[in-house]
Amino acid sequence: MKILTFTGRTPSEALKKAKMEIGDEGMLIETREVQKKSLGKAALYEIVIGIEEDMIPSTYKKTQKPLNKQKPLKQESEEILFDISNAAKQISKISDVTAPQFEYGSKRETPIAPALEPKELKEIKQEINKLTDKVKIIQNMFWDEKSPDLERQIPSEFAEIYRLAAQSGMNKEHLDGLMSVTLEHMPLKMRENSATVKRYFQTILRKMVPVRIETTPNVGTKKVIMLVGPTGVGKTTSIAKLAARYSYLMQKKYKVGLVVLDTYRIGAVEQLMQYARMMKLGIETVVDPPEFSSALESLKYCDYILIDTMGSSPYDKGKIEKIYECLNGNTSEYNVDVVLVMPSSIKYEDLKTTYDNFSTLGVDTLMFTKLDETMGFGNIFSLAYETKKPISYFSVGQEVPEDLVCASSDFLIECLLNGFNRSKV
Ligand SMILES: Nc1nc2c(ncn2[C@@H]2O[C@H](COP(=O)(O)OP(=O)(O)OP(=O)(O)O)[C@@H](O)[C@H]2O)c(=O)[nH]1
Ligand SMILES: [Mg+2]
Repeated sequence: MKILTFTGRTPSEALKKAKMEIGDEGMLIETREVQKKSLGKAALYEIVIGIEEDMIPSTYKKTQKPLNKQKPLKQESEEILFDISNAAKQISKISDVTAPQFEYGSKRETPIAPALEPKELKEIKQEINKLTDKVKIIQNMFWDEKSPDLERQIPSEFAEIYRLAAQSGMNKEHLDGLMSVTLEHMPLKMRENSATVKRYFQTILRKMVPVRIETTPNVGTKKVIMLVGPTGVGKTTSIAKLAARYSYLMQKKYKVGLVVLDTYRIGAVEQLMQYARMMKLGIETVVDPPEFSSALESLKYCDYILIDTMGSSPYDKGKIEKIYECLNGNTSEYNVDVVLVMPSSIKYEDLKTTYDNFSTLGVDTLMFTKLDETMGFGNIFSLAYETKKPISYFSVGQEVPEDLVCASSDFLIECLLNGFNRSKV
């Protein structure tokens, strides 16, 4: 890359000069004030443009530095990297500007308003928007080079998406597999910039997340849903959210009944009792596994039966065994859908261990809670992808009933690539 400088009395004048001389292909790296405006002296600005050598028009003639004055490549790269981060700062500063003024150093300078018309400012913003993508690509190229464990060279346009996915907590094998599929199948035309690469990758990811679309019971049938999982992950809170959803928030108002297996702790029963009282729902408690079937029978007037269970450490085989006895001894005519509830805040390996320990219960779907407390969502993706178990719900906060989201691959992949955003719930 060649670094060229252009000067002018305003940044836009310098930019215009650059455009006249080298066209649109350059990348704005930095704008600096080289001479302050003072009495009888106009201000002078210098802009620094990076451009691929073969994109420099032949009409542009500028004396090359003699070879001995040229910087070594490494030093130049470091400087470019430094310049890029400066450029990034500039970009955010400039794009925040609403009045025509810039901020230099810590104190605000006298506005340079007369020099910068709103139309010119708009032009500069447009230029910056076009160039931001190029900056991203170059930043990621540097990231890419520094990454020690990259097994193969990821093209620069893919580096941003690779970094995002790697930082999301996705299992490395899954990520590398996905990258090879993307690289292999992606139409050449789409490789042009990181935005199209991201869109394509997003589409592939979406297709790979198994999701169970919510269905409601047909006339004469009922849904029996049991939430199982480690302690404190939000099972009882989620039962309350689901109960409110089915009995009040859907088009049809369903009859909902609750069963609580968590009789070890008085508090646990009381917690669900309170919700049952508030929503006027029938509730049954089960102390010993043989009582399980009769508890279901006594709620046969309900469309939905929601079963809360005692939280068990994935290593506490005793508690899991007790839940197993209930399911295994179920003589009622109802099928129980087992939903494994797990927090999104733990790493993939821990999710997998939890899944393996609860899998003896015959897990039907997965529910992830506390999405509001995590930054990465690749662990969720990887667990669903690895186990092929569909996700049914997400819990995105403590509020009952609103902080519950029916699972969709769009939602998960949006979180994975762009972070959780409550406004998109
Ligand atoms: N931030 C956040 N907190 C949550 C979420 N879901 C539940 N909680 C909180 O997590 C704590 C535990 O929730 P519970 O519903 O009691 O968890 P549990 O799985 O029933 O716990 P045990 O019955 O002890 O195993 C409570 O303070 C909830 O408010 C969520 O999606 N986000
Ligand atoms: Mg509980």
